[in-house]
Amino acid sequence: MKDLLYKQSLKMARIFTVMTLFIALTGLQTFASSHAEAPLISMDRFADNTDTYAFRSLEPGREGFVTLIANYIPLQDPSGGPQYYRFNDTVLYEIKIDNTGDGLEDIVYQFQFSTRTLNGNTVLGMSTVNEDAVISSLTDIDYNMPQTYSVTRIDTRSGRRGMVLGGGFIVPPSNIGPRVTPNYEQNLGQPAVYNLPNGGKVFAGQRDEYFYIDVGSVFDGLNLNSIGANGGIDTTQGYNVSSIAIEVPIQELTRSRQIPASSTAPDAVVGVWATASRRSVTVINADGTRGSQGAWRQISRLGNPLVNEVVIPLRLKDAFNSLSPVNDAVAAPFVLDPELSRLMSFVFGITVPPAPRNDLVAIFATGIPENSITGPGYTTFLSDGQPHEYLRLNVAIPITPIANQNRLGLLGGDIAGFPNGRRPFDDVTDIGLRALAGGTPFTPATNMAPNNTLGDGVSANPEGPLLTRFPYLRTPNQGNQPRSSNQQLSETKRDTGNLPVVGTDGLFK
Ligand SMILES: [Ca+2]
Ligand SMILES: [Ca+2]
Ligand SMILES: [Ca+2]
Repeated sequence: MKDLLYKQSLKMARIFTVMTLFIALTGLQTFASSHAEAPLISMDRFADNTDTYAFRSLEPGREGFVTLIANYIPLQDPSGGPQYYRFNDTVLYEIKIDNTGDGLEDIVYQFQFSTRTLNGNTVLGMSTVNEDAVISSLTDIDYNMPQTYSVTRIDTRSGRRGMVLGGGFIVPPSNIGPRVTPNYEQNLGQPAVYNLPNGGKVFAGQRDEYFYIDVGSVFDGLNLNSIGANGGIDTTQGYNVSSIAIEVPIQELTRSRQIPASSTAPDAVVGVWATASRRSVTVINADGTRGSQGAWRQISRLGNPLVNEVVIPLRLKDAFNSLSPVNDAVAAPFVLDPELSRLMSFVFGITVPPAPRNDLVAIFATGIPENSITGPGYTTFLSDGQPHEYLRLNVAIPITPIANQNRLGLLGGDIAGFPNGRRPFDDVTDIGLRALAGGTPFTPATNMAPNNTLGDGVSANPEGPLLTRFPYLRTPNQGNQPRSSNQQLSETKRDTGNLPVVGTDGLFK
């Protein structure tokens, strides 16, 4: 099957003209995850997917549920007022599930937003002095531009228009600061968690950017500050992101509409990705107001971290953002022979596995079949034989409690973590670097140091651990303080300009 896949993929590759595989590193905008990774979406931040997460709910008593999180609007400076950040009312935000392996969504959760302005005469924006300038609840009239949203579920039963699960849910204001938004989590964060008729929950609003990575060193020609567990700088420290989180019963996602009998049952794995779409026509009126009309067009997409950033070539990144997983065969050649692993070979002087990289295809595009390496009972396989890039969550694999999670997921022996879905805690940067370098048991010939010890030196979210309750992502950083990452930058090496070198002992010098 894999050889067939490879041949088909090569055939598809010829449909696109042969491209220059060696892109200057500076042409890539952001490494893991997906913060402004493609040229067009980097100029449309409010529709930009940054990370997608899918995991069995970690809150005690919620074992029968799955939590899906789609993050948008990257690198929000918490002090970016007076408009601050909210979802874009003209964007359709969606979380999609394929439970049959054909790359087509079977279930869709749609989120559509609407913003009101209470007082248009203020010079401020999201908040103003309508009463006492303190937003002490979601319905406080000092929340001057309250945003609400509806949630619609579409499946084969509800038809194309779907079923509205709820509406009028309030998005909390951004975390402006201790005077305007005091006791943020208690007053505004937790009250914005709403119950759904299916027994699940939903939340949409600003959160701490939990995704941690030393992006600066990666794009400085892989000039990593550290390849150990520590010593890197979390570039996203102190920044926020806008999260849509929904918790749904397991049986609402599976092909059988039941809880799978075991982790190897045919209905145990579901595929998850998130998208953003805009209507095809935008009209700018003479008075500066804007309208949009026409069909929805997908302009952003995110399943697995890493893929559009470091696997898809620059000239196809925008197209990839518009692609459905059903058509992913066109992208498979770049997974089978990724540029970045060759670059790592060049920069680090390491041997990487030769193409075709069927190990990477399994992780990202077909799922991992049950095998002797991962042992009985473990599989993320969900595919009709074609590559479809999205997260694959086996909903029958037991939960690892937050306190016992291993950041390296499967590579660290924690089978509940990436690439079985993705939890916020999972260190997908280190996992991805090691996978690309062939430092995993799937490629035994290269599963040695330093290939299997690579990392960016950032091993946790510096703001602290996850919340122990839905929506798990932490309270957003507040605007009236210096960003912590600003304080660190001057204290660390940034100016050597030297690429790391691997010595004969296999260690970096
Ligand atoms: Ca399907
Ligand atoms: Ca953070
Ligand atoms: Ca890391």
